[in-house]
Amino acid sequence: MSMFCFQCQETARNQGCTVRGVCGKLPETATLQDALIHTVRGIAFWGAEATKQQINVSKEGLFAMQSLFATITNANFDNARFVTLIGEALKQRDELRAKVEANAKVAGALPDCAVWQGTTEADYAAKGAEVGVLSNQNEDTRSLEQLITLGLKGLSAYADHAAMLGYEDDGIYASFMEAMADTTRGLSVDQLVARTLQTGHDIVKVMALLDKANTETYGHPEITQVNIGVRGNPGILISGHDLHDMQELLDQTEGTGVDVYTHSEMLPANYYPAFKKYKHFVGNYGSSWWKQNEDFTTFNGPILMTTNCIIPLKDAYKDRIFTTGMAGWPGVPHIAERPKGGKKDFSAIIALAKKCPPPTEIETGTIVGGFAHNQVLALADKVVDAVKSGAIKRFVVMAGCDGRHKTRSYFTDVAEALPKDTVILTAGCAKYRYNKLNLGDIGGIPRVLDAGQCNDSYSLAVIALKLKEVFGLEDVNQLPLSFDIAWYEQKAVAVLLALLALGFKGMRLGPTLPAFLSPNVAKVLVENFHIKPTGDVEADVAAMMAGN
Ligand code: FSO
Ligand code: SF4
Repeated sequence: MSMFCFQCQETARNQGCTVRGVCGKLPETATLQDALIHTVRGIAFWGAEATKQQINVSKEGLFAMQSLFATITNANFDNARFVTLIGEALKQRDELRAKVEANAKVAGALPDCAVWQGTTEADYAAKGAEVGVLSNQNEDTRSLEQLITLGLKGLSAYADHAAMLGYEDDGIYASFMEAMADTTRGLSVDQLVARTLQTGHDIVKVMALLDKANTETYGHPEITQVNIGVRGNPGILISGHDLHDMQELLDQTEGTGVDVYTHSEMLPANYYPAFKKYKHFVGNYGSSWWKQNEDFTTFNGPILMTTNCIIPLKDAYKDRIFTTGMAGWPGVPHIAERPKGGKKDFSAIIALAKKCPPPTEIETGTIVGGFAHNQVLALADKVVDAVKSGAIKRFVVMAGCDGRHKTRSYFTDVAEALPKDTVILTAGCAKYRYNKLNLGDIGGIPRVLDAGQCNDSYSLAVIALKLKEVFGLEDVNQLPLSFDIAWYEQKAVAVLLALLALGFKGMRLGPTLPAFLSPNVAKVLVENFHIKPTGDVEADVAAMMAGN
C-alpha cells in the first residue's frame, strides 16, 4: 500500500485510496500530508500545555489550522508547499515547547509528534509513511480520532477565512489545541466520543465567528437575482470560499476593462451588498467544482482558486489558472500572502485577462439566492403565516457538497419529487444539483432558498432555532423540518458535527456513509442521533413528509 486516505466521500470502493487518490492526490503528497498532520498534533500537544500556563497560542494556532486546511480534499496538491509547511511546523512546535519548558518540564513520556525531527523531504516522507491513519490499529479509536481530526480540518478552513478578515478568537485556538492534542493521548472510545461532541460545539463557535466576520465586513446577504450569462469584456473567474480575496480582486480590477465572475462556491459573493456596488462584477459562470474542466475551458480568461476544490488541470486552461491562500497545484503560479496591513497583488492575473478573449456564453438567465438568516428572518412573518396556513408543509435542508458520482442524481431527483408545498433550504455546492430547476415558489417564497456557502449552513441552523422559538416549541426536532445532507469533504464533516451539537436529530446523509466511521462508531451515531443513510428517492421523500 503506497498511501492511505479515506477522508472524502469519493474514496476508492468507499474504503480508502491506497494507490492514488480518486481526487488525483499522489502517494508522495498523501505521505507528506500525513507528516504535516502528525507535526500539527505536536504543535497541539505543546499548545495544550502552553494554554495551561496562560501562554497565548494564537500565532501557532492559526498556522496549525492553515496547515490542516491545506490537507483538505482538493485544496493543495503541491509537494513543495507541504515540505515548506512541515519545516515551519517543526520550528513552531519547538519554539512552543521551549516556551512551555522554560516554566516547567512536562511529566511523563512525550508522544512522537511532540519530539520527532527531520530536515529533508526524504525525512518527512519516511515519517509520513510511519504515522498515517492506519498506524492506530484499533478501528474504533482510529475512527473517532479521524472524525475529530476531519471535523477540525473543516473548523480550520472556516477559522482561516474569519482570520483573513481580522476576526480571531484566542479561546478557539486554545480549544483547537486541546482537541487535536486529545488525538495523541490514546483516549478510550467514551472519552473520544465526548471529545467529538465538544468539537461540534467548537465548530459552531467558529461558524458563528465567520458569519460575523462576513456580515460585519460585507453586509448581510440579501435576495439577489444572479446573472448566469456573460458580457463582451475579458473576464477573471474566481472560485473557492475566501471573500477577502474576492474583495481585493474586485478593487484591483475596477476600471481596467476586465470583468469578474464567480464559480462554484464563490457564487454567494453575489448576495453581499458590499460586492454589488462593483459594476464590473457580472455574476456567476458555470456550475459545481467538478465541472471545472468544461467551465474553465469555455471561460477563456484566467481563473483564481482561493481554496478547494481544485481538480487535475486540463491543457485547455493550465496556462491561465492561479492559486492563492492554502490552495496549490504544482507548477501553477501562486499569488503570495498579503503583507501585514497590505493587499495581495493580483496584477499578473489582470494583465493576463486583458490578453484573453471574453467568456463563451454557456447559459443565460438568472438564479436566485441570498437567503441567509438576516434575510429570511426579515421575511419571518410571511414564512410563519405560510406554515400556519398549511401553504408550506415542510422544510427540507439539502445543504452540503456536490460530487462527481452518478449516484448524486439522487439529490436532483429528491428536489423534483418533493411535493410542491415544501421548501428546500440549501447552502454549499450541493445546490448545483437543483438550483437551476424551475421548482417555482409558494406565495412569492422561492422553493429553493440558498443561504450561501457551505459555512452558511450556520444560517440554516439559526433560522431553524428562530422558528422553534416563534412556534413556541421545546425541541428543534419538533419543527416540520427534515435533513437530507450531501457530503463530500471535511467541511461537511464539520457542519455535521456542528448540527449534532446544536441538537438536530434524524439527519439523512449520502450518497454513502463515511468510510472513516467504523461499524461501532456508526452505531453510536445511529443510536444517539438517528443518523441514516440516503436510500430510495420515493421512500425517502415519503418518510420525510411523514416526519421521519
Ligand atoms: Fe463544495 Fe469543495 Fe464548500 Fe467543500 S466547493 S466541496 S464542503 O470545498 O467547501 O461546498
Ligand atoms: Fe481519496 Fe478523497 Fe483522500 Fe482524495 S481526498 S485521496 S479521493 S479519500
